[in-house]
Amino acid sequence: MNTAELLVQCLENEGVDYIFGLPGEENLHVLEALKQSSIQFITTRHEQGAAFMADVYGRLTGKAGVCLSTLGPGATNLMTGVADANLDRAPLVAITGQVGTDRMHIESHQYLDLVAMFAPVTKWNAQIVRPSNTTEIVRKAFKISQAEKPGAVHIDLPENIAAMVATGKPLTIDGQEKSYASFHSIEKAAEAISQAKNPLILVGNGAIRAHASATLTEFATQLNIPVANTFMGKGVIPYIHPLALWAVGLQQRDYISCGFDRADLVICVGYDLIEYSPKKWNPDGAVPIIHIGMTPAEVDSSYIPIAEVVGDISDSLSEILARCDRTHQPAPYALELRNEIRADYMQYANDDAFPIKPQKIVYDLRQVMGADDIVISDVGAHKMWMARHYHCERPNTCIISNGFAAMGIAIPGALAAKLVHRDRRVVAVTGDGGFMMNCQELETALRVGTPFVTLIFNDGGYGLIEWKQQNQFGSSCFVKFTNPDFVKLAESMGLKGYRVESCADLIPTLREALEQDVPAVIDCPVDYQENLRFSRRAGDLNCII
Ligand SMILES: Cc1ncc(C[n+]2csc(CCOP(=O)(O)OP(=O)(O)O)c2C)c(N)n1
Ligand SMILES: [Mg+2]
Repeated sequence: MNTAELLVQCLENEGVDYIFGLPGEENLHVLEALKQSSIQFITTRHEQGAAFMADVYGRLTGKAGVCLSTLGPGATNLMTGVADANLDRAPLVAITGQVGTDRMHIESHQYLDLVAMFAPVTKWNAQIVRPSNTTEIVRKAFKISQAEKPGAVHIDLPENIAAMVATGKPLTIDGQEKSYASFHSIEKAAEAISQAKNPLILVGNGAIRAHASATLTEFATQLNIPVANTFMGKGVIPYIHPLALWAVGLQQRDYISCGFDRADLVICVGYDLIEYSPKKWNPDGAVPIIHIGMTPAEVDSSYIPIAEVVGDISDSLSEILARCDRTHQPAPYALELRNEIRADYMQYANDDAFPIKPQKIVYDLRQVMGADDIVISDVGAHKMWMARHYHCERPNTCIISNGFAAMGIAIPGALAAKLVHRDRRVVAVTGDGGFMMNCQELETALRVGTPFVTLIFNDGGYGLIEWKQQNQFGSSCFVKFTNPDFVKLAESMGLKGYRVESCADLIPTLREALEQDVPAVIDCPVDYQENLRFSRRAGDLNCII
């Protein structure tokens, strides 16, 4: 056995079922070892695609997704997706090939110090410098990657070490015990909640990772406290729940901001400051906060909790609930706020303008998708509309990157989602800019047999940046481009291509595209005049309630 073979045994031991990657001369031994393995290697068209696939795989399963590249240029290509996983708190293990240890000290073809390079975008990383270290390095990588807060780790394997004789067996995977919050913190939280008049719950992705959805819904229902969730917390409480105030997280004020203005206590559950700065909802730090999470609160002058309840989230919520003495009805303002938010959403239901308003595209998409189907948004103006208008019944049915927020995640992410959930329908929602960053992975999707639909919001430009420029400077520059014929592009790759020609086309086109057994691409013209219109309305927002 050589080191590469031992590495693959260790990966099998960790329960890895896919490795996403691209070959190179320096990872040949690993590829050879994978030929005999139960692990399926998925050859991608760009290392970034491989890393995004591993990223979304990790996010959906809680098990580290694994990606592989060669050294130098392969590794630099891999980095964006690795960084995305790290800041989106998705478990991921990146493995890179490397030159032999015999030529690292001299100027050497394609050599970069990859351990140094990946250090800032990972929780931990190491180079395998002795065959016998492999078992510990792999176990440590998975343990760190999957522990709260999950993230990326990196293993660098020099080619001469990969070929060396290795002995050893994969290490036993120790079950990690849950940790529970102190009674003192639970009692403090319960007391504050019992006394609050207008409390508000703010939930983030940590609650989804902790599978705390049902307990949270019970907690809110019993205590009659309204719930807002971050973009990455979608579906943690069903959107039809009468206390659900839907998503918060735009960089500007929105209806939900009025809820935060009125709150005399914000109960943060699995909330991650990386997504939505507390400065946006608690600028002067005056609102009392309770922090309920798996890890202690980050320090921020707008986020100094009066109680930190750190431990298993479901357990903390149940223990607090049991100690709360609270009979309040939900504050009337919260119910009125819900009505306003809902009315804003519903006003686009019958809008038939063309190009289609973004709110209407999202509304129609929601009509077509089932409760368990999955959408993955790319990054841009379309993401803001998806975040604001695509509402979920279940966790992990709308995947949004909002920690690193890298364009190009949607198509590779959709491939991974389809691999994880073969029985569900999957749609990648993307801008025309993001589409062109990773559309090559549609060939990968066709080849590996993961049919999903890519819905392109076509505005001929980097819409979100144009929106920001207009807001900030009153004009825009350097954001327009021309697009290929997306239908022909899709067809040339052996995919199905559709163009939406009227508003009424969208739903039937989506339905037909979702029936295909090959990946399908829908080119949908969007009217982004709505972006500025929304900013103006939000700017004039008066919290009358
Ligand atoms: C990899 C990467 N590059 C640049 C950005 C900055 N950025 C955020 S949104 C955006 C424009 C996105 O354009 P498009 O994909 O067409 O979506 P639209 O905003 O038009 O809906 C840019 C350039 C980013 N987030 N990620
Ligand atoms: Mg665009």
